[in-house]
Amino acid sequence: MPHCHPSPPDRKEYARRRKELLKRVGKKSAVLVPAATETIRNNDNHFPFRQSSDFWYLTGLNEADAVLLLCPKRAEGEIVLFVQPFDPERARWEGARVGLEGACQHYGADQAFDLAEFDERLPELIAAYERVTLPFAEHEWVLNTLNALDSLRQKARSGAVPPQTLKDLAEPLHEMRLIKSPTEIAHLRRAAAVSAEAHLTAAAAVAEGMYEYELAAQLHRVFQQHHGEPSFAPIVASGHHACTLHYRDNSAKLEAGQLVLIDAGAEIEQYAGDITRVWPVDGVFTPAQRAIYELVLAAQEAAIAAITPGASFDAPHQAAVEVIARGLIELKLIEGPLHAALEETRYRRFFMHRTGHWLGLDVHDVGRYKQDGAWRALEPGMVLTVEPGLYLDEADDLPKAYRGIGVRIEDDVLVTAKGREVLTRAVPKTVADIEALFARRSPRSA
Ligand SMILES: [Mn+2]
Repeated sequence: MPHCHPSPPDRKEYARRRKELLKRVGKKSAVLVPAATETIRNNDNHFPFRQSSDFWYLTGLNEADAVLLLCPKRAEGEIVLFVQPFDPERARWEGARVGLEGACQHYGADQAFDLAEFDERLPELIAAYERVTLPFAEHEWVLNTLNALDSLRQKARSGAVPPQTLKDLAEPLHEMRLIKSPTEIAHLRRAAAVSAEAHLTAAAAVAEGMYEYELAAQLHRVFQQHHGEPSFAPIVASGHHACTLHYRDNSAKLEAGQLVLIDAGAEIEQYAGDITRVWPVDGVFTPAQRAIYELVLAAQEAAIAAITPGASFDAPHQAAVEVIARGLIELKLIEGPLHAALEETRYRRFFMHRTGHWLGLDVHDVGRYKQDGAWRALEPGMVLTVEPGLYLDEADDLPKAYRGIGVRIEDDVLVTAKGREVLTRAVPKTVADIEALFARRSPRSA
């Protein structure tokens, strides 16, 4: 991606986040946040670059091989960026890097250094602190930091006491990322809108005889038209493939009478959308498909209704589970009574995953789900998905009409002060609306 420096309001937002992080870690800790590196795909060819979400959240800099170091109360400046210097030869082939000057001019650094000097400069930069806060998941950077501590210990005779504690950055930073700012909510709205458009475009293309990857191509086209990427590899699963939860083969042919499940989302400005819809290949549901579909939809609506500030993160799941268990008993797919079906989790044969996850810069976003052993309470600014499903295997003990039906319905939901807002409501999901959508499509020429 060519450089598109953050606008002044965005720069203020990144500065506000760095300040908030420093407030949370305290002035006795330095903070180290590495950027992502390029990953080889084959030979000298790389996978498309995706910035580390943590680094992006604090800088807005979309460049590989850089490090943000926050040094509270440091005389020469608190915000230090290590980047690769501008190199005219490299600029010719790969495009310009922001360079040391650009890091200060556009990305809020008080001081910028060449990344090649990192090992040499790190000890003096962290020497004055009691702690270093850094992502424990980045083993190489933990090692680099331990090396810097070693070199400080070698100077112990001069009286210096090196930092004694390493703390995981995930704790303070991911709690910040869990509550979305108005700017982030605007990005998530766009990701939701582009994801919705992609699903509607794919729905318009669904036809007997086409391949799952052709529907995936429709999704990718819409994502790219909006300067987006897929937020994860799209799942396009026709017929019984929908019962494979992370099906990614996308190579089967759509047949009349089947359902096709599409789980896909756009990533816009690094923020993820995540929608699942199920379409009948020939535009109408069979009675068995309809029964399963409407049960999942009722569960999803009950789960969405359970989202409100102060409610437990688990409340939507419990609401979904109860609707699903009751419905499966009515359909004689599991045995009642309800309390026993719930207690013994008999529904889990057909509904084996949880009802949702946090959504943000990562499609399965960061932030704890439990606090002190209990599911945490929902708060305004949290964004989560709601995605119950039912997956009926092809076992002999099931009535034939139900075998191989897989249904999941997923929306992205913002917790608001008064309750909730479904960001992805533009994609129809009632049976009546879906059948009307398919009936309106112009007849395809054979
Ligand atoms: Mn999801």
